[in-house]
Amino acid sequence: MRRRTRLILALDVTEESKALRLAADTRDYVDAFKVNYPLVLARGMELVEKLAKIGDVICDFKVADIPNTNRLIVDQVFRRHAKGVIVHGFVGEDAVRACIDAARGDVFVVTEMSHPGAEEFTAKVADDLARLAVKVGAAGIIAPATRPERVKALRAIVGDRLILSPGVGAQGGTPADPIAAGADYIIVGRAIYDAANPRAEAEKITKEIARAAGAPLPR
Ligand code: O7M
Repeated sequence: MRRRTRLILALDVTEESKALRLAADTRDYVDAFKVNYPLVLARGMELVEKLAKIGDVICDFKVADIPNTNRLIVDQVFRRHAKGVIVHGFVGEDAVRACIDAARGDVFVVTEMSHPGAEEFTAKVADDLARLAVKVGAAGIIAPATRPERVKALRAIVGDRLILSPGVGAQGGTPADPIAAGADYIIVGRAIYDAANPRAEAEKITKEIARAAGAPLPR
């Protein structure tokens, strides 16, 4: 996945025309498009192939099954030319390893989720999930922009693995705080795709990311 703007757009829409228009409008400002169930259940995996012609695609299927089923799911993802897949770690090392073995691109492991309910379960084992991601050789982890202090703590565990951080905008997180805490990428959905001008909103967020990173603005 390229690392230019450090912004990933969550395409949680259900109309193909809207998804393709958003992708084309924002492509200059995003490093990847994240596709989740709302879009593929509505429009099919063919759309992943279409989006992959516009930019890098990560399939956020939060894969969480037994090793054999995980392997079959991950294989389908990479047949459609996605560059990455997001999987759950709580299913255990064998199930995550099956994803790594089947992947022909990046695997990201969810640690602590960004919503309030994450405190009930995933937050309690987030450090272990991050350690598992490192142990199995995942490309990186998902960590919550809504709790930047947790991004910082998880960074200490995962070393130079990638951290992708959702929860910005609609969930209350800022682009700057997780970047300052050590995130590599920010994942943003509604704040961009519900904006009156998604391209302008994406540009604005990339500027906030660059400022927080102390990096020159992407051109
Ligand atoms: O910016 P939003 O809130 O509209 O969308 C956030 C996206 O990030 C949406 O696609 C969620 O499914 C995803 N996400 C979270 O919001 N919180 C998490 O803890 C994890 C994810 C995610 O991307 O997991 C891989």
